[in-house]
Amino acid sequence: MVDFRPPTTVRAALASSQPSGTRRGEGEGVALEPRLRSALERAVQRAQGWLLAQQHPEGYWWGELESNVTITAEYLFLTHFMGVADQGRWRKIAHYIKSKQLPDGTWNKFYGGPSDLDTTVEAYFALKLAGEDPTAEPMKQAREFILSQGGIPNVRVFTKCWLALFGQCDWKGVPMMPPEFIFLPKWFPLNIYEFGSWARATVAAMLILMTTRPTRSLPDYARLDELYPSPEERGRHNIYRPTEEALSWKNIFIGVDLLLRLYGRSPWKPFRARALHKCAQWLLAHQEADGSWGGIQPPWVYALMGLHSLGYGLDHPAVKLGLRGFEGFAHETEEMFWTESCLSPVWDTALAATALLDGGAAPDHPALLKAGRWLLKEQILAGGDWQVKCKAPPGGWSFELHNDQYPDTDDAAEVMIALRRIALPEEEKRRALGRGFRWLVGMQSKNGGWGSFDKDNTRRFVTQIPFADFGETIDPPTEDVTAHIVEFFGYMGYDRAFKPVARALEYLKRTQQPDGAWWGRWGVNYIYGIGAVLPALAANGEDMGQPYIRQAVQWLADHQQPDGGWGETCITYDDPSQRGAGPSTASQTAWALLALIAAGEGGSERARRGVEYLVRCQRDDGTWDEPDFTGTGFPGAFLINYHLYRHYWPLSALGRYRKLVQAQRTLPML
Ligand code: R19
Repeated sequence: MVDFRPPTTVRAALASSQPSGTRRGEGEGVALEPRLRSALERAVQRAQGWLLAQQHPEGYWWGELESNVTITAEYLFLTHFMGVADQGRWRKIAHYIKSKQLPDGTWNKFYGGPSDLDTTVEAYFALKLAGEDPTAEPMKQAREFILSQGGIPNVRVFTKCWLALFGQCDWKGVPMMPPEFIFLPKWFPLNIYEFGSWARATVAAMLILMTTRPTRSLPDYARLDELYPSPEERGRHNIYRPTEEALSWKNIFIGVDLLLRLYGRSPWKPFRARALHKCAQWLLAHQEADGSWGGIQPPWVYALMGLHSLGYGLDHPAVKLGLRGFEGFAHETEEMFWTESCLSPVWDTALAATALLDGGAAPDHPALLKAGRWLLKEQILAGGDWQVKCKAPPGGWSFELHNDQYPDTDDAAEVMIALRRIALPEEEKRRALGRGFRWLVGMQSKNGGWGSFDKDNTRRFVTQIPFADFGETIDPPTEDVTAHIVEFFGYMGYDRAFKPVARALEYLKRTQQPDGAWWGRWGVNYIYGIGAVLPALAANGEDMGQPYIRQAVQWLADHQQPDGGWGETCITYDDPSQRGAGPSTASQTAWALLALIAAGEGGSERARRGVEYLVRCQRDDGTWDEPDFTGTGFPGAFLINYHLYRHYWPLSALGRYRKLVQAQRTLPML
């Protein structure tokens, strides 16, 4: 049992007007020369105005979640597979994909990133299928790059599956997973619930596809023979790269895979039909109201094709809803069409509301009341997959509009951090926050941290399954998510005297890097980690003078760019030696400032230079430019440019800084 403090404490915490993240800096004040002071004032006002104008009438904020062209290329493949292609739309998709092609003919996974084999193969294939002339120079360049990387034999499993679906790669080249896997019970060391939430529906759908192995015919002009180094390579499958030591999880799985292949060839498979039926039932039970699975693209497209391959026709309600759902994820202009991988309205609304409050909006500002009511309505009081490992009553929030089976702890924390400060009816707010608080307490993992969608989803060997060569397959606790929750608990008045917070603080201390930084799981990268952890520690009344905290402050000092900002690229996930290096961006500069302010360094020269950077780079219309990707879906594999990050993070940082300046103004002259 977890000991909760009486609700009166919660009520007291709600009533306190404590602004977030400024406990230590507050009252100390920052002196600023009048010119910068008025520039700061103007910057905050303009940023507030811009953000207020972006709110949707229903009360939410929602910026694009930009990723890479595979998401849209795969939508094109899906429509071909399902037999619902729309040529006009395909032309627009081709246009969009070409607009993202780099001068050297390749495609990458994030702005400024290196050419990427999987992305280039999928983009090239989509363009060919859409009728692009393969003799065109950019196509030739793409081809040359692909071959220089070893061609199709070297692409990731997901890309191989797409190619196999259209007969351009042998299904034998895709690792084996028998549908009977779905029978493995929850107590068994390996079963579907040991996968991260995003991988579950993906796996359920893949179990079907790997068994039915459907192929759709392709017009001759779209074939990809030229992407194999030589014709013989079509039969070669280098999916198995055994490790040196004989008894590694990887080698065990490779052995299991071979046995499964033998079983696959045997005519005696008594449970096959029942297994496929169970996979389909699992999928049908997990479809969301908007037609998606988990609110994300990968399981969604595979689930639709898997169901279709079992005979679920275009008129089946789940298939119909699933296909129609993509319209809500699509962008269309006169020339282009593209789809998002995932929608971020709840996350964006929470962070935008916090930014407006930091920027000085009154807690009863009509825009905030509207946002607050919308957020209250989004709380998820139904059950979901997380209940397999956690017995707490529901009360979380999910990232998307419709993803009721997968609320996540990060969204729950950020939503409640915002809600706490909005002047909503106290009783309603207390009930919502009480539920959310209890849910978060229940979701804490054994090691003291929090994962995003599940408790204790930490089985490392699940990552070694041959099928899983892309992204992450588990959802273990991470520093950034844990920090956001600890920050929320701190504002609610629960500091280290509360056992779960004490354990979480220990977890954060343990996960600090030797150089003083924290790794960023869902944001790029160490700057995001520090930007999450220091405000959390401050909110819990930690002594910000402790050596480990000073070490993080020093890290920020050491990595400030000459222009006063901070920047760090997605490359750091593959090459940590590049941590803290990269062109300054608005969002990362803001994270560094939030950390410095929380550490009581708001009055420092470096904080002032960071603020000057943000003020200087603000556009005339009040927002910022940020082509760089500073969001993370999967470290190193799937990167994100959240289009509102460039705005609400700088607004929060400038707003909190301005409060320090205002505090100084009210100090008595000595
Ligand atoms: C913090 C809030 N976060 C807790 C939620 C952020 C959601 C980011 C969007 C994620 O979108 C996805 C999800 C999954 C995939 C995959 C994928 C990879 C491996 C397997 Br197995 C299954 C799916 C690929 O792209 C994705 C994008 C900010």
